[in-house]
Amino acid sequence: MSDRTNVAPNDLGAFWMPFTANRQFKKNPRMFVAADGMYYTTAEGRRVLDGTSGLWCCNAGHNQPRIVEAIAKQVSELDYAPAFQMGHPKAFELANRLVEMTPEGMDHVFYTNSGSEAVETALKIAIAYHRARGEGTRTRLIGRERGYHGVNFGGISVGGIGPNRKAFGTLLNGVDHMPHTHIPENAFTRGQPEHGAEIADELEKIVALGDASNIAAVIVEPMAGSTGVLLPPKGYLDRLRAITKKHGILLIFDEVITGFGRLGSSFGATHYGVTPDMMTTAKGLTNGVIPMGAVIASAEIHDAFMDGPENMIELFHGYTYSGNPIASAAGLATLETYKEDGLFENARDLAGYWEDALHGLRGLPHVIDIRNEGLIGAVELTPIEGAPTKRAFQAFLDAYDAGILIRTTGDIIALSPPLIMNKSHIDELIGKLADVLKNLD
Ligand code: PXG
Repeated sequence: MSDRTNVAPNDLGAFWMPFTANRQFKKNPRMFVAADGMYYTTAEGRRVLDGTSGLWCCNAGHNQPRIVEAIAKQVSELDYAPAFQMGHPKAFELANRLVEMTPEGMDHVFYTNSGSEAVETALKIAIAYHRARGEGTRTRLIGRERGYHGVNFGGISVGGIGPNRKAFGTLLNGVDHMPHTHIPENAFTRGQPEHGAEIADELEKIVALGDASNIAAVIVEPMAGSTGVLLPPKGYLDRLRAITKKHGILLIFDEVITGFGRLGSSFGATHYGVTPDMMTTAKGLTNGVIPMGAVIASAEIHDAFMDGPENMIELFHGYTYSGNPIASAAGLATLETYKEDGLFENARDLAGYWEDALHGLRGLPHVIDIRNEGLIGAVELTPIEGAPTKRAFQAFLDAYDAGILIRTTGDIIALSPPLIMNKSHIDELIGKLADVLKNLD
């Protein structure tokens, strides 16, 4: 048997990296070895400004003392408690803190370990809810083109990103998709676009074809992040809410990105003033430090399950790590950090400066659209003919060399910096991005 404990650190073969061009990466790896505040440190000792909060998750920046301390304390106090038929205080406390932040009536928290699991959980709850109320024919699920709901089977089925679906067989049956809301009239809009509320009416057509009595739920991101920051047109989410309510269909907001201050409010639901029946969250829930996700459900949904004999398990669903003590401790410290440091307020206060800085990139080579809301932004580039994604990926590589971390999806550059940011960080991020864009082929 060979001794694999002394594998050289530059042996990169064994780790099959997620959503990464493995061979390309391993030829020229980009490694982070430390992080603090707004900056990463690379293996070569360079500082890189985090323009993406890791993967849209480190909303409170890196190395936050409250979170670091809470995790260290928890791991030595209670490292793990069984998630089924046993409890520990912090999971309950975190659930209480969470429901305080959500719109009125969103009262119950089901823990998962990721956004993908939160989505699967919400879809399962939706179907089981209708069945519990005697409407077992309501099983169809409706997503939206360009939607991203994680990578598990339910999530890719309701999701609307072709490459995430095409290699994976038949997916779930009984899924329809609404059209996306990204229309050319809205190019270079600052904040929420004016045009497109009526796109929500397409849901009526799907209902007419499939019949409301067969439909369990509609799932959308209030603002579609992963697909390149597609903002909801003014009035669109209200219309979706009205149509779903009219037909007894549950509305699920996938708030994995829009949760925890990204838009300048606690959630997309609060920001846009539209209350869904369930919300899925993850990422910023623990500042990305420890994996955790959660579904937040209305009292009505939860209560529909609380029937029958009390010794019966009400929902046959859950994970070994649901409400894990370390994750719960990290979650509590994260929410405290958001509150005590006024980070959602900071995001709100900086949003105007951020918007002006971003839209200052208009007119640079290849830029065909700029979008923003809260502390989120996107710069869309014209693709190279015959080589989509290549131009934006080159911008990503150049940006990394220039000392800023950006994220690209297709030919869109997405930005979602930590909410601890200040104006000088915005100047650095957007200034360096402008230089990258000026020199991009
Ligand atoms: N729903 C939404 C709306 C998401 O954005 C997930 C579910 C899945 O979460 P997990 O924790 O299973 O990854 C997400 C995740 C990117 C990017 O750069 C986006 C996500 C993840 C990684 C990268 O666009 N979103």
